[in-house]
Amino acid sequence: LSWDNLNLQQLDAKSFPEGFLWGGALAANQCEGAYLEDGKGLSVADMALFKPAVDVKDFKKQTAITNEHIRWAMGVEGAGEFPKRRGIDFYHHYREDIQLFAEMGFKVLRFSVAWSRIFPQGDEKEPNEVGLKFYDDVIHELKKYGIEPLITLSHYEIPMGLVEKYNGWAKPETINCFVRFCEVLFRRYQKDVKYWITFNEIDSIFRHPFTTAGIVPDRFAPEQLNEVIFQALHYQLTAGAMVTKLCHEIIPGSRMGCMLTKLTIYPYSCKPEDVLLAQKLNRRNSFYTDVQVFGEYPAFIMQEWEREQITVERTAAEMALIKEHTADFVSFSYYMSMVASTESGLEQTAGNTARGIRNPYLKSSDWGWQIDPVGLRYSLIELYDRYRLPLFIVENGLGAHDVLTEEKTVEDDYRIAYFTQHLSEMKKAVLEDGVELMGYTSWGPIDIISMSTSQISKRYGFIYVDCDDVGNGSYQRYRKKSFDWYKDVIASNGAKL
Ligand code: BGP
Repeated sequence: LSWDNLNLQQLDAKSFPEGFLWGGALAANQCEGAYLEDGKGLSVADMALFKPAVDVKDFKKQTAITNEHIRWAMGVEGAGEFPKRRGIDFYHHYREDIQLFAEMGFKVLRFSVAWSRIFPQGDEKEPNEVGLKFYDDVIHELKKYGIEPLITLSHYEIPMGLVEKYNGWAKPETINCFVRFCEVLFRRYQKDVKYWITFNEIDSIFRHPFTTAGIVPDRFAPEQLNEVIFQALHYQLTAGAMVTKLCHEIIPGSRMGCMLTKLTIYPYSCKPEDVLLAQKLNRRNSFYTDVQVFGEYPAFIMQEWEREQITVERTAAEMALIKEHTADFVSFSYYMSMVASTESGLEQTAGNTARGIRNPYLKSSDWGWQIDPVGLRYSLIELYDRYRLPLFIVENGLGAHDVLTEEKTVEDDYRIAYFTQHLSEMKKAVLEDGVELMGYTSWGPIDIISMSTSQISKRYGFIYVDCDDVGNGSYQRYRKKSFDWYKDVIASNGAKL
């Protein structure tokens, strides 16, 4: 068959390869709630919703965490307050929720373990047994339905204790704390869990230094911050290599993935300077994955350090670990594409919000994220050609204003359309473009707290959760229209798209 007359009907009738892992993705800090229950310590994510008593100009943004937050975390009276609940109370609803996932036919569930549930301050010698018990129960529930766990080891949940002691990943002591945390999980779940991911969106360390690495910006001089972040990144990459090694030793046959935010950037025009700018920005976004797959820093990053007089302390031993223990697969989140222009007056890169350059060919979500299904296919090809490793889409979805009807459902045809378009392009990448794809976990199979807005009203799920942005509501779960649609897609292994 020549490509241009490949009968798309044939393609549509085809399904994905046998064993394709269909499912959904969660993050502990965005779904569990119970943020101080059963011995759990405070994590950086908990601070995102904290309201300091003093007026912090933009306390909403995690990167604007102030010493006020730290004072509160240390129990200083009158420093501020927390709202009632953060999350959808998955901590108490997990049996019901996993049953709903099983009803949709999930083969895999991606979730993270909250580090501060297991080591409340981050540096204890012994783990918190009650915290582990919760994850025992979650994994037991998943196995009951034949759903594979895919565990993210770090999904924006570093314990505040390590922030106060070491400024999070800015100090090497945090490496050993993290390795100890991961070793507990590998040993405890060696019979149950074979798919793991190290750091969620490790590239977002520059966008959210506090939430991803526990770095409180206002503790450093602005001109120092870049170097602090690159150093913290190096410690994370070192720790990632160490736990990849450990996981393979403790769990033969296990597979450890790295994870990136795939923010595919297009040139605004065919002007060569625009094309070059987009190439440079895409390259800068994906160098983290280069280190985790090729085991070394690309030359252009070392040249950036030289230009900016940045010194990153790196021992030969650390570099040897990074070289030898690279990722088994490349996982990524995909929500939107962006645009770059050298045109004066236009921003250099489109933000993924309304403030950036708009791509005139694309529609936007209610939150200004440009919806680009073809961009998913483009990204899959690009990543596969660059890394030649199995890929895994571990986040993709549409945050929208959903309305619960009298009949207690949501007519989310817009979400069905979003997923139909994205999954159809994904299918072409697999069946036409030769991409090896392990699976697909939609972001927020159930409504979940949005990281960027701290709202639940930015709803992602196939399942509606009856609660509002300040934690009020029955927390009842209701199936949306998309629930049965996704169930059919999975039952047909993607043939029904
Ligand atoms: C990714 C995070 C997820 C989730 C997702 C959706 O960056 O890895 O945890 O937050 O974005 O974005 P948001 O929650 O801001 O709507």
